[in-house]
Amino acid sequence: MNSSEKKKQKEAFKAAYINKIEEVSGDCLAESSVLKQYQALAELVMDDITTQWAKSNTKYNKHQNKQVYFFSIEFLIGRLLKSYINNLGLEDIVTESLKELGLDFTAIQEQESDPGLGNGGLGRLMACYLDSSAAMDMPAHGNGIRYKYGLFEQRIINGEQVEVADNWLRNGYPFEIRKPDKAVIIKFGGTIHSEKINGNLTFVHENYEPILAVPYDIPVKGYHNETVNSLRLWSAETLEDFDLPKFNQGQFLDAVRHKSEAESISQILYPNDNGFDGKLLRLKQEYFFVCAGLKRIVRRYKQFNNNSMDGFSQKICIHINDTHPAMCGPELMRILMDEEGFGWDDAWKMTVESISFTNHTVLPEALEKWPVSMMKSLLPRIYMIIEEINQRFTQEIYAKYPHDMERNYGLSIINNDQIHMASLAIVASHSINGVAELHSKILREETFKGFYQVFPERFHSVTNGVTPRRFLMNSNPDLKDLLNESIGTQWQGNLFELKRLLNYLNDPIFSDKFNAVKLSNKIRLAEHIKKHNNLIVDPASVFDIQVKRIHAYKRQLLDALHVLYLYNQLKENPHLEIAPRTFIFAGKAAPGYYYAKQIIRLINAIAKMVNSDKTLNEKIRVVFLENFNVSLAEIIYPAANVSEQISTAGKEASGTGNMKFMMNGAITLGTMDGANIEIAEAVGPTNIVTFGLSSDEVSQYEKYGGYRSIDIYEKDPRIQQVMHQLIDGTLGFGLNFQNIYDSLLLHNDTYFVLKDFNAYVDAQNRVDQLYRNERTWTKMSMTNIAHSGMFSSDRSILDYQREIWKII
Ligand code: T68
Repeated sequence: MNSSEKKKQKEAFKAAYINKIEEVSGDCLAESSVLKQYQALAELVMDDITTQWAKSNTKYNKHQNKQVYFFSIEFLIGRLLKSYINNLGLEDIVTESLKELGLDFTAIQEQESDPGLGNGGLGRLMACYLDSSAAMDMPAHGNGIRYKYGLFEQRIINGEQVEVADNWLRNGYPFEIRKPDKAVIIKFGGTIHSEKINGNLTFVHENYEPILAVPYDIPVKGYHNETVNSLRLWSAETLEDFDLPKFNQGQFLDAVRHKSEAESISQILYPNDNGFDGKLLRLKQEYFFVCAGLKRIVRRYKQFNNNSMDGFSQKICIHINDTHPAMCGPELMRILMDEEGFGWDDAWKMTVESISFTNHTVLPEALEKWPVSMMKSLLPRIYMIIEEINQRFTQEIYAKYPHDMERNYGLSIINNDQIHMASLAIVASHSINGVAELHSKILREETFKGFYQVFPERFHSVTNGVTPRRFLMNSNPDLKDLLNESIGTQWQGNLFELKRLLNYLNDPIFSDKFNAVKLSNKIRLAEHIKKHNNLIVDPASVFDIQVKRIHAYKRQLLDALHVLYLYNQLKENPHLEIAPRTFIFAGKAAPGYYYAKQIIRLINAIAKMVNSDKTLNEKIRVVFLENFNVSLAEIIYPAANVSEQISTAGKEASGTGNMKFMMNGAITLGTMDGANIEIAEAVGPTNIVTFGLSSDEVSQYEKYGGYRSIDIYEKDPRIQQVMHQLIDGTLGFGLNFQNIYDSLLLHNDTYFVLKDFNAYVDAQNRVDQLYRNERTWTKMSMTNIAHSGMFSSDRSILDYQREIWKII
């Protein structure tokens, strides 16, 4: 675009924007609030997007392309305004115009609430996959729940986590469109009886409680193309707002009770990551979005296919994100048999051909099991179908292995009066995949071993990926510009092109510019820390960062114990030569997870002690940033030097934060777990620092014993010292971390923290040495970025297209 064209566009934009502000606020620009400035900009952007959206939908309907639907109980999308503007290619026009109008674009963006409709990696992965699908012109849509309250906001008060409700819809949400005309009815409870209607056995559902599911659609705009896909989130409502007869009789409370019970289904997101909470309301949520989503998909399919279901499973992919939507199997069977008149065999074939399943965890406590009694009373028809699926499946297995009762029992979907949702998902899908190579191997060889023997062809592996648009281009614009001016812009369409950066490893001018970008990102984070924690940190220090949900297996404790050890060392020898370090933590603990909350308390206690100790000469600083969410993440990743990925080997399915850090040039300090292994392969052993037990070693200890944490403790005075400090008042008057102490010694250290301690200290020393050689560190950092192409979610989506959905 030449400069006069640009000028014209900017003038047109400014005029339209000023109009919009007047329209939404009734104020002129000068009097408008930042909130109204944001709302006006959001509406203007939506005007552009909705036109393209309608075109995309028309195209899909006309050409009947294969459509993918991601069914997920979480979509952690983050703020959308900036991402829409950049994807529309309006970045420069908008930024410059707002500046010329004297407005603060950053402040405007901060008015947008960050929808916390997910706990962590699982929900964020869906958002990355939607972004990549749209960027690659692939018809893929999301189907989930529009929670009125997302994940709680975390405050740190007196060093402890306090939860505050996340009322993200407080000021309305400009990027959704409510579609009451597309609402569907979901039936809960009641009874089923069979009747012969026109000679056919028909199942009739009676005395059920009807709930209305109303969709809200959010556009998913592709990067610099014309594709706009949809994220459909369902909200629960009553059919009539309230019971008028009861109201008229003066029974006010009863009249509104039904309304609030119905609405409770989409009221709140369960705040557990990697855990199973067997509550009735959760089961309702799961069926609610599965049933609503499938009904609309079938309706749309028939509408544009001459009212016929022919070819359905060739054109529709139902992809289930973990087991929360595993009722897609029985629900699709119900629709096909009870509503569309198919017999069992045909319906089953269509169901299995349509559905594929991604698993995200091997932690036994996270695997979903629903009591038969609960399923039977809440979803009587679904339960009948699950029973029948199981009957037929176990018969098949029995015929294959007649003498192996143990195997038959282990594979049964219904076991001990519980329904095993992972088993249901496997039996009802044509594809099951893990999210990193190691994880997929553990699924085949351990978690789902029996199923792998029965269906080896169904098992796949697709390593996770993250979107470079949000996590590199938008969050690290200076790096983006530097890359563009050095290696050209091809990498924006194909992240593997970042390899060209390897040509600059020995270029001192480039290295200086590269380091200047990192420094300015660290300054930005330091300002955030100053503002929120009232603490000054040195941007020249090593920013060593662990941000993720707080969980015992992720071992924030190992990181914290190392800080304590380093503190002890510095106290002993104030002249110890180390590169100054800022240890940064952030992450939420599930509100009911006491141990994780204690870890947060411990980190904050260590921070308080370290940061106030003048004798350390500011060689170390410790920061706990409250309320980790997507927006904060976007400030953190670009500023990192060290990426802490230190889970017990075999426990982290993949990790995706590791990829976001790497893409921004941080060096991974990690165990050989999840996708860390693939990062190590990509960058080579000299560009990563790894340590600790392998997953095989962990699993040997778990199976056969042989690890005694007390033995390690007794031999290592450094460990003795830090352990005592947990309980002797060092960390503050009255502060006692007895339960953490007990978990490590009394309960034999389930996650091998003490076992890996020594290796971790050595690895940390290597990090220190490497950082002190600036040239080496810069090269490592550049090499990490250069090899991050493999961890773009564009690559993951291509893998899914080829291997699982068979689209290309
Ligand atoms: C994460 N899982 C994995 N679960 O832990 C992580 N769980 O290794 C992986 O990279 C990521 O998924 C993407 O594959 C989760 O984030 C949850 O958040 C969750 C939510 C509800 C119930 C169970």
